[in-house]
Amino acid sequence: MHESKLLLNDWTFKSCEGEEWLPAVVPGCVHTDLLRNGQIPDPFYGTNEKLVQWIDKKDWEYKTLFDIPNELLEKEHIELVFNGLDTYAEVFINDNHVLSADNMFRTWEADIKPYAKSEGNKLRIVFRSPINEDLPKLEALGYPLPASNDQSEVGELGNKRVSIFARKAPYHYGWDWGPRFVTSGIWREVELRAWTGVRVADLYIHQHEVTKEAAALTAIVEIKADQPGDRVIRIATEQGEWSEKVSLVPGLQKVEIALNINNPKLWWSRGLGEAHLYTFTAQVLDQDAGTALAEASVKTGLRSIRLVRDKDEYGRSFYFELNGIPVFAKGANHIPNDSFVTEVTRERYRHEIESAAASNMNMLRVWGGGIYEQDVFYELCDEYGILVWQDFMFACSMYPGDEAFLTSVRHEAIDNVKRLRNHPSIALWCGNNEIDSAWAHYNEDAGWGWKKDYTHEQREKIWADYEAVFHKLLPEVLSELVPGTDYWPSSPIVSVTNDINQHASTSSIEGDVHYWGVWHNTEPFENYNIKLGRFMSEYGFQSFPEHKSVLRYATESDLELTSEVMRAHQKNGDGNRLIKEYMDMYMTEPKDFPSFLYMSQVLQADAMKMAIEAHRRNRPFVMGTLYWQMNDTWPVASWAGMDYYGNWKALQYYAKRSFADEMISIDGTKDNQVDFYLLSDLLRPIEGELQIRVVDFDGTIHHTETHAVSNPGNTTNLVLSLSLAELLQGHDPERTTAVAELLVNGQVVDVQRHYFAPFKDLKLGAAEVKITEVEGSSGTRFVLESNMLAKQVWVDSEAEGVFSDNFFDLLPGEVKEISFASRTYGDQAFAAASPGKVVVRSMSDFIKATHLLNK
Ligand code: BMA
Repeated sequence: MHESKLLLNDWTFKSCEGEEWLPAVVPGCVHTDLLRNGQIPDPFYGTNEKLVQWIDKKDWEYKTLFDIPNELLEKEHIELVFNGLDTYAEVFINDNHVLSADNMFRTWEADIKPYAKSEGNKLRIVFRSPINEDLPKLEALGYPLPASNDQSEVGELGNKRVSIFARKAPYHYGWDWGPRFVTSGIWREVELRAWTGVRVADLYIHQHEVTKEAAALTAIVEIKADQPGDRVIRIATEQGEWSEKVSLVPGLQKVEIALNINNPKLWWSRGLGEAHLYTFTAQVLDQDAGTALAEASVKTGLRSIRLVRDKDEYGRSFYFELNGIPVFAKGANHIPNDSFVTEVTRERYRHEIESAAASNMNMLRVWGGGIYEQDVFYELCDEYGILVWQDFMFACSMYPGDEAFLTSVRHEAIDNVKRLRNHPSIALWCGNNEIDSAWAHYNEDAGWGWKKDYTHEQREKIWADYEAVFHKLLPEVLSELVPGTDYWPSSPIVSVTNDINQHASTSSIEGDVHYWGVWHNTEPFENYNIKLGRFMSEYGFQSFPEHKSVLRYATESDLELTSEVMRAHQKNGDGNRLIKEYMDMYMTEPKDFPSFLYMSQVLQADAMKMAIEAHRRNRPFVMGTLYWQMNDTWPVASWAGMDYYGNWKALQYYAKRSFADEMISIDGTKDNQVDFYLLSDLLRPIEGELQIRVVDFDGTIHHTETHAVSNPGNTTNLVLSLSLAELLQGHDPERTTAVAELLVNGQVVDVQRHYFAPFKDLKLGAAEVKITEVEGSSGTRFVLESNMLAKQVWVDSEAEGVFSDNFFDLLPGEVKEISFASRTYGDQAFAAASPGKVVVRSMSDFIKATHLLNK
């Protein structure tokens, strides 16, 4: 083979003003390098965020010295490849300037052949302060552009929001869950690539039509040659091999080879089938000798996927169809896993994606305020069958539209679409997050009030700049590089036309919806049942991380809602007060701060359960539910279901139950009536029994009834309605519960509970929950029993890991078995291992004794 690569390591760095070079880790960034060298305190601890704001106002320099082995040095072409430079950078090799970079999301290459020598090559990269670089652009524009989440005040810049000028991760400038760390650095690998003659620059397996009978594909091979030559291009995969003779010319050329595969093994999302992946290899062969001169390979899955937006009885549908099957999308919005993305190991990504799969999700949305994720993220989504809704990286801001900006965005889109287009998990490309609905160009009174700050001319200009990117440039790049792939200009919108209907309302008969009435507008949780759209791409409710996690960024004396540290780790203004307000509305008063933390998680989980199940019950009007948000970038009170350290909050366990592929959902919102639904996302019918037990909190069974129920599969149906009177038969609604079990062939498929009174009115006693280790399970299986109703039983383990179930209710007479899998750091996220010490508590341990009635 005529191509070789060398990874460049051994870096040092310093501030441009400074003298001392310190060791650096690449990929990495200035913040993590300063931290490793003991130059700054842990930015995530306490209120340290504000102590490190000076970093983004300085220029930084990185350098490495390297030798080039002879076999590389002899090659015709020696190129430096930067997979990610953050952001404004000048690159010098042996003191020759070879590259200027200005977009974090692009791949940069420089030809260094003329300067390369065998020993002591000096590579130096100077990063200019992104703040100082962009302040003059704001000045030149003459008016500020909206950038709702840019925390310029934290950055000591007053109201000067410059994030919109930099093609750099928006969340670096702060968000309503994230701190402000505007980093600089080499955030992806740097490699030296040397080649002679020919190389495969890109391989794309374009899927025209895929059915279970046949896959019609085209391999699009980009070849770079430096001399003409007759060659054979060979494509190979597990189900075939194809060859074509070509005459290469010097320069970059595209060779297209049609591939047909009979009876392909399809790629399915989790729950619908196996996520089969094929490896395709492209080789450039010498026509005479048949030796391989260059090669590349990619992994992909064969599937057809489309967003179906057809007129229907309600309005216009919004759902994904995978291999001809309508998919109800279940999942969450993903944000970067760290303020410093290079800290996210493969294991941390695996933990997130395996948690998504274990929680019965089938879709994640890579939200537009973060990064186009690392390859490993998509590889794992491909492997676990998690569909991806992929935003381009624009969120909650208006952007400039000058030529330089547009050119940069075009390159960024090309680089990322090409990098990601083979991933079968990517179902949709979306232009941006919430910009269209925030600006609301065609509706004077709609939006977030941004328009009122501008003159008519400015408004027209700002909107024209918006259209240039989201209605023209991005769809153009997509139709050129991934023809046939669906594009949605902004989330949420109603439709893709340029008319007044473009802006989503909270209850829509077409398009997708971000419903934030609960939380941002303090509407009651019950509204989740009525504020419905065709695809709920965002909605959410906050909670705190667990006690142990909070103690990693705060001391005992900070454990108070309004302490400086608690406020610093709450980025949504009044968020802490809002949690408290909803808690007062729905829960019983917690007895102390650690109890408040637990209670906040239960509150959040209850809210999300209501939302998720309301969405699923309303299938097919609603065909997707993605809560805000899957994960965190640092330890903070936020909408996440998993905290920064990867611990599952109560929500993650609730989500696992409410996203179950086959389940019962109980709707008690109608007066005097309880409705039982079957929800199925599997391609098989359910024929079973619904057993209902009406039970006193002390375990006394008042009555039981059994009903035959069925569901044809991959749908929702109402299987039973009972009147309250029939169910309660005069018993006290405040100490009675209905337990519904779905049995198929005698096996319990699902258990759900219904309470007849609001949580606050329930007559709870001080439950004693007993936990016993299953003999011979080496501490990985436990049985739990209680002497009276125990609500939201929480088993807490010393070791990091996940229980099969947690935060569940337990009645006397019930024997609940759970297992524990500890978090591992290999090629699976969870594995059987002992949890160390376990502590079991339930709601009655966290509320004031005066609220407990021991009846
Ligand atoms: C939506 C998201 C984010 C934000 C979240 C919570 O607007 O798109 O911008 O973090 O809600 O406010």
